[in-house]
Amino acid sequence: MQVWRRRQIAAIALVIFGWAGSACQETPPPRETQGLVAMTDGLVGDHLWRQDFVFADMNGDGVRDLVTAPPRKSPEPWPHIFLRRPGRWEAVSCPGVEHNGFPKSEYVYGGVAVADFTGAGKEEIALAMHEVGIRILTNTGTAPCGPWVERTELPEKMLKLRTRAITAADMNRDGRVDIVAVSEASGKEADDTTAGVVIFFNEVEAWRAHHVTGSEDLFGDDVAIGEINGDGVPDIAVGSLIDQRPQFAWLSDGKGDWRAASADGLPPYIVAWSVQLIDFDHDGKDELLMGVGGAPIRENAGPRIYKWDGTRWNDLSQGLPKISWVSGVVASDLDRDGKLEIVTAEMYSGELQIYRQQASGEWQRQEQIKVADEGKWRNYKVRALPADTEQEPLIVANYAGESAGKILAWVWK
Ligand SMILES: [Ca+2]
Ligand SMILES: [Ca+2]
Ligand SMILES: [Ca+2]
Ligand SMILES: [Ca+2]
Repeated sequence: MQVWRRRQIAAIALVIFGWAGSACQETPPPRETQGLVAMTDGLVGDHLWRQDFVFADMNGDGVRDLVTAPPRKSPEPWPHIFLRRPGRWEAVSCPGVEHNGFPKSEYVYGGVAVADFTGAGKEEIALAMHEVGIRILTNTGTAPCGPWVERTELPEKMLKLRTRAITAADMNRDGRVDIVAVSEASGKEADDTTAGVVIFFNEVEAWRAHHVTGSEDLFGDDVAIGEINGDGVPDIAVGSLIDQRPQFAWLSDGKGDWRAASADGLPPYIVAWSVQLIDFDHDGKDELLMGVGGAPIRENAGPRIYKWDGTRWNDLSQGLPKISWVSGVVASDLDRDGKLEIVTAEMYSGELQIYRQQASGEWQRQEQIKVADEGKWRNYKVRALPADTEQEPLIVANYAGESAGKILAWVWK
């Protein structure tokens, strides 16, 4: 909700700025080139940057920073915080402080969400650790070095949910930020089942687990919140990794639960490695953007946009390529013209692509960035932080190979 409001404010500010600009000068000087420029200074650590990361203001300066899940198999098994400074990052480093201010536990890779769950004005870090469960870390200090402590009163269902995809949002609009999780694939035990989509309502007395009806056995590696059906209650997008279950959207049913939207209009046999809900056509309802995977022979994968019309999905992906292994996908208004661009990272190609929508509605590739040699690292996610009045639009992508990886960032200039 807050992000949408910020976006609106930014859009209004842009309109005002645009008017003022055109009044002052008849021909604004054309910018020579526009594109993504690397901003990696300070993003230290050749870790296996799996699975996810998130943006949140961790030092109270009003600028959102980068918070990662603990890297995989790392000698630094805790969340990493990179403060955003003009043109660079400042890795939070706490000399002489054990575990960089985090508890002694060994935290493993997975999902991450940051929110002020207590409403006390301090950001907490929630981790969804692969094959472990959810933990919430509270900052007992006044700076990013903490010391951070682990919450002890979380329910067993939360501590033990096998998930590596979580997000924070107020799902019942009571002013308290909740957690939405989607199960990860089941383990080696063949008869393992997964919980599916689970909402942990952050109630004053305790966290209460709500299993979304009909989502049992669903699993995936990404989950996102937005507004699809226009009823004002947040809807859920799930990056389902079961090609027999194209239940990517779970819509609020007006009775405190969510139901899978029909798969009508979606191609068969697809999975989604990443999902985002974002309003491409400015009608107040979000479209479903997915990083779709599928067998090459079916030619149904790649970055894909679908618009829900209340009954079925309409494909808005015209011009976007059909490639099998796209992982991270995100839409953001990079050039601030009011229209969204799409940034994608193919899973193994080591490249980042930027697509822009033409007046005809057709998507066209505008830019290609080489990140790594093909097959060196796998991409997991690409996420965007929209421009605000002071900050340029930001893109961040995380990568991990067998023994090394990188987290990389670009700003639009
Ligand atoms: Ca900050
Ligand atoms: Ca709530
Ligand atoms: Ca809704
Ligand atoms: Ca829309």
